[in-house]
Amino acid sequence: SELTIVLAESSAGAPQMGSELGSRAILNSGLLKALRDHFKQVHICEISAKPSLEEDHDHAGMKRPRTVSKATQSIHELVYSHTQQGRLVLTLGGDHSNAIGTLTATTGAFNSKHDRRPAVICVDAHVSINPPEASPSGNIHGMPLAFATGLATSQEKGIFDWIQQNHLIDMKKMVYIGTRDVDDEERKLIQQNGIKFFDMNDIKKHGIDSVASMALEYVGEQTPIHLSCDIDALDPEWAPSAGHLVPGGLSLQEGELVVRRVHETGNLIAMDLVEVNPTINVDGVERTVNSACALVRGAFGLSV
Ligand code: DIR
Ligand code: MN
Ligand code: MN
Repeated sequence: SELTIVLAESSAGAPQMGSELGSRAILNSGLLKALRDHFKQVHICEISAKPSLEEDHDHAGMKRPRTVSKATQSIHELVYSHTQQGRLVLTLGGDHSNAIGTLTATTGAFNSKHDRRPAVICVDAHVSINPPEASPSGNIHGMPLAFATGLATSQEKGIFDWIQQNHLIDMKKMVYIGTRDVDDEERKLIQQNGIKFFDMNDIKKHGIDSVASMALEYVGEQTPIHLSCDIDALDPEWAPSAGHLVPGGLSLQEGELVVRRVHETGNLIAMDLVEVNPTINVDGVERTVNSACALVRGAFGLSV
């Protein structure tokens, strides 16, 4: 099969810069060669956030909304067309706002071609589903699932006005793994909409293997899967070079088990690996990049 790698080199959704350097850091650490050996063909595309000429002032609780909207729209168009051509898509961030582009694209493409929406498995310390008006930070990397589900919308010209009804992911086929830092409004939305999650307490209680089984059983056997991995799901011990460290996370081994189980379904259609920031905890960059690579390799079934 064929793989498309999208280098989503934008950190405009995060409070600090640096994650735009994550894509290349991950790809150039031996991963590209491994992927080239594994797939029949590998396509590489690059999207970076061009600083907009006009001033990108805050809008409705969002910071840098026009820059992020434009970058994610480009990612959307790219991922949409590659998904429609039947290619697997790996997106290397960049911050998690880039997933607004990827999630709407795989959903839109499967909706139009096969008339069914993919499941989304989100591995993250957070739920990244803040509606702009409730966001405590205004950073769009905390909002990707809000826009991708339609829980947040914007009619403003140039600010996510490109997202259409048929791009929206199915909240009944969405599941979180590894969560441990959820904002009040996010908690309400998860409850109101019956969104499935397995937080760190669930993982401690049941063990990662049975959590993976429950998550996969929940999404169903014949369902295409979009895996969205925020590296901060891992414990800071395994991924110290990330913007928003939360203690008490997944060990690398637990993370690898989850992605490997997803691989074994044979249903993976796309993976995002976001929030690696090589400018944070510089001593830990190599460790973080290695962890990121291990998750990608596991998800695509590459040997260890
Ligand atoms: C926080 C952080 N809840 C926010 N979100 C992150 O800014 O909305 N998601 N880091 O992964
Ligand atoms: Mn996170
Ligand atoms: Mn996130």
